[in-house]
Order: sequence, then C-alpha cells, then structure tokens
Amino acid sequence: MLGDGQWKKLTHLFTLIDVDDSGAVEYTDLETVMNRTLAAAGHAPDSIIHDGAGAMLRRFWADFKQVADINRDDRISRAEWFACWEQLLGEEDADALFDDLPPAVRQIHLLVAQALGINDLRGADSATWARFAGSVGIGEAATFARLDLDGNGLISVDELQQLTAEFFLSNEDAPGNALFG
Ligand SMILES: [Ca+2]
Ligand SMILES: [Ca+2]
Ligand SMILES: [Ca+2]
Repeated sequence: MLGDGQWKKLTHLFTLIDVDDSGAVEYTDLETVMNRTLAAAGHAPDSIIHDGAGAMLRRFWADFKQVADINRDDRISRAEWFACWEQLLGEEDADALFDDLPPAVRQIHLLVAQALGINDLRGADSATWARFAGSVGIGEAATFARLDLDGNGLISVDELQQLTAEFFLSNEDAPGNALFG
C-alpha cells in the first residue's frame, strides 16, 4: 500500500507532468518538459544532447506504458497513474534502496540527470539546479541546500539516486520529498 506522503507526492508529480492539463499524461507532455529543461540549459533542438535525451525519453515512455497504460490508448489517465504506482511501489519497503526500485522508476533519475547534465564526474551546482527547477516549474532554488545531502555545493548522481528513492518511497520527512517541488 502506498502511504499518504507517497500519494501526495505522486499527485503533485502528475499535475507537474500533465503540462497541457488534459487530465492524462501523454508523450507530448513529457516531451514538452524535456524541451523546456534542455532549452533552459542552452541545448539547441538539433544538438547531440537533445537527440540523446529524446532517445532516452522514448525508451522510458515505452517501458512506462507497459506498466501504466492499461487500456493501451497511449495516455496515462489519473486512474492508471495511481494504479501503476501502487503496482510499482506498493510492495516496496519504505527504506528500500535506490537499487531496489523497479527499472521504470530508476530510469526517472536518468532523465533528471540528463536534464541537469550531471554524470559520475560532474555534479549540478545551485545555479544549474535553479535553471532546471525553473524550467520544470518546481519552485525555489532554496530547496538546493536540502537536496545537496553532503553540503559540498553540488548535487551528485549518488545524491540524486538517494533523493529519487526517498521521493518515491518515503512517507516521512525526507530531503528527497522536495525533488519535484
Ligand atoms: Ca496531458
Ligand atoms: Ca491509458
Ligand atoms: Ca553534494
């Protein structure tokens, strides 16, 4: 069973992603979000980064639809959205680690990492985070201090993985709750 905190966060995430306010998540919603984050980071639509992100997003959408799009109409309705999270996370332990998350959920951190331009060698500083957050519409850069778990001024891939696990699994007060605003 999903806890109250998870419901609240997943409701918020749905609203955030359903950018055209159609009441369902479609591929075009995800593409719009991706284009905004990449444009904010200064990547041109014909750049290699853009192509790579698009390929990653299409892969994610194909995998996510397998789980979530029950009636196969290429959109994830609100009911499908919650049913899928129940299925993906309902059995998970609240203190499960990132590596225990289902693959479709782990892919989400790759999309965020791609949008932030971070990898094992390079973290995101507060300006990068603020640009990303602004482009997705997830509130203030003030959350950066909370998300930078070790306080070294950068959000690393390791930190992003832990924050992702907390966002999807925790029903307690945890830094990762602020990952998507
Ligand atoms: Ca939509
Ligand atoms: Ca559907
Ligand atoms: Ca850090």
